Amino acid sequence: MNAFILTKKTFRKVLWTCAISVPVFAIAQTVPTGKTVFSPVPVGVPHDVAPMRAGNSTGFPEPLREKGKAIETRVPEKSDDKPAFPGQTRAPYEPTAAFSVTTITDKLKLPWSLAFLSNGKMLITEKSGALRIVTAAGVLSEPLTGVPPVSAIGQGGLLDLALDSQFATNHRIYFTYSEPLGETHSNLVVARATLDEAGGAVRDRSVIYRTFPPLPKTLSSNQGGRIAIARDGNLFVTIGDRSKSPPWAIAQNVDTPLGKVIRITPDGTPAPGNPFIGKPGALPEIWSYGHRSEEGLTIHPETGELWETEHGPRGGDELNTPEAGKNYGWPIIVHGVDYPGETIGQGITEKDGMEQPRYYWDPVIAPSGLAIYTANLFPQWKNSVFIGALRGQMLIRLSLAGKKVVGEEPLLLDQQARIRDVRVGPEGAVYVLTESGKLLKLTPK
Ligand SMILES: [Ca+2]
Repeated sequence: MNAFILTKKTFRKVLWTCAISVPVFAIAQTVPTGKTVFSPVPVGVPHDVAPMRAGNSTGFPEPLREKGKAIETRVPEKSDDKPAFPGQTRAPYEPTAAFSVTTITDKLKLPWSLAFLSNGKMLITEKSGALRIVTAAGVLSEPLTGVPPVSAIGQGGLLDLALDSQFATNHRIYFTYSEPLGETHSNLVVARATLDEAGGAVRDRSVIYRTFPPLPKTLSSNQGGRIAIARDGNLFVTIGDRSKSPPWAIAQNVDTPLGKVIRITPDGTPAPGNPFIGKPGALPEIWSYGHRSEEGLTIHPETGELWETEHGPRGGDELNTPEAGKNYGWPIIVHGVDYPGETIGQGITEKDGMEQPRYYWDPVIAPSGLAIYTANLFPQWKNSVFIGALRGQMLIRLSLAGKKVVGEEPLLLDQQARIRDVRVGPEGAVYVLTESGKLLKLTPK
């Protein structure tokens, strides 16, 4: 195999030719030097095809709703796993507010993300590559023109979108997508464009950040792709490790963006103050590392802190608050096991120098979409964390005391839907996108 050293310079220089010259079955793996090199892809069971459990039609037992007890009743995937501190998992059930559910539309196709425009309108991405405007009454626009072709395979496609901090005046938007590279490869990229709402178009589009290396489209898992706009206008973006089973340790290498949260300016350059600026062999855009597949990312509206959810291995989905320069452990410290069932690495859950998740789910829920509620419409939901669960087919609400999770409530179980995204609207209602194509609005009953 054509193994070669992966450096930022190399990849930026040969970005486009790589798509042709890199063997189709090539991935990045760790070598003892800490440098990242290519080697053949290991063959394993895709982690997104975990075995289903006996139970209801979704393959899951109904979450228990008994006040004070955990909603999860199944045994952990790895029997000797223990939380690092009390309350790190299986917080007690805490019922709160009654609410009504309005289906704004059920005509979307694999929606992934939404953002709020003026007059109740919303901008929505569909994974296949369509960007649409939906009115408060549920009228869908045609796909906006000016959106580039995307590689919509597996978990790749047109993913997140976010409005610039000055959107009201500059109409600038950011979005992530899997950029096709030749016939065989793809990269997650971050693009910037101007929204022309009246013209039904995005204009002046440019890619401001490209992940690297180009990898086979078939490595379509663990994409990440969430964007959160910080208070200073910079962008946090999650980049998954694109690993299959067995996992590789690329998330631990700071010479590649895979398995990281990055922090970039609106121009795509490393944001000033980033923790690895000036450190040899490290990418200056990296904010935090040791991540697997981060599909939830948001800024706490009151504290400005970054919050993140990520898909872990079988038994290790996480809620984190990523801080500058810190290591979140994947795949060295993990809860659960690899999807085929093998122990990952040494099978450890704690190590000096690696951060613990604030909370984890074992068995997994497959978290996608994350919002922190600080609005007034639902007083009982103040200081709650909302998490869309794909595999779990519910909207999870967590109660916080400081950063500690102290209660868990499963919502929207009757929808029996994989939940892709959750957002708090400008008026304090909670909006939910289901993979089956619904946009739901939750208001007090
Ligand atoms: Ca972790």
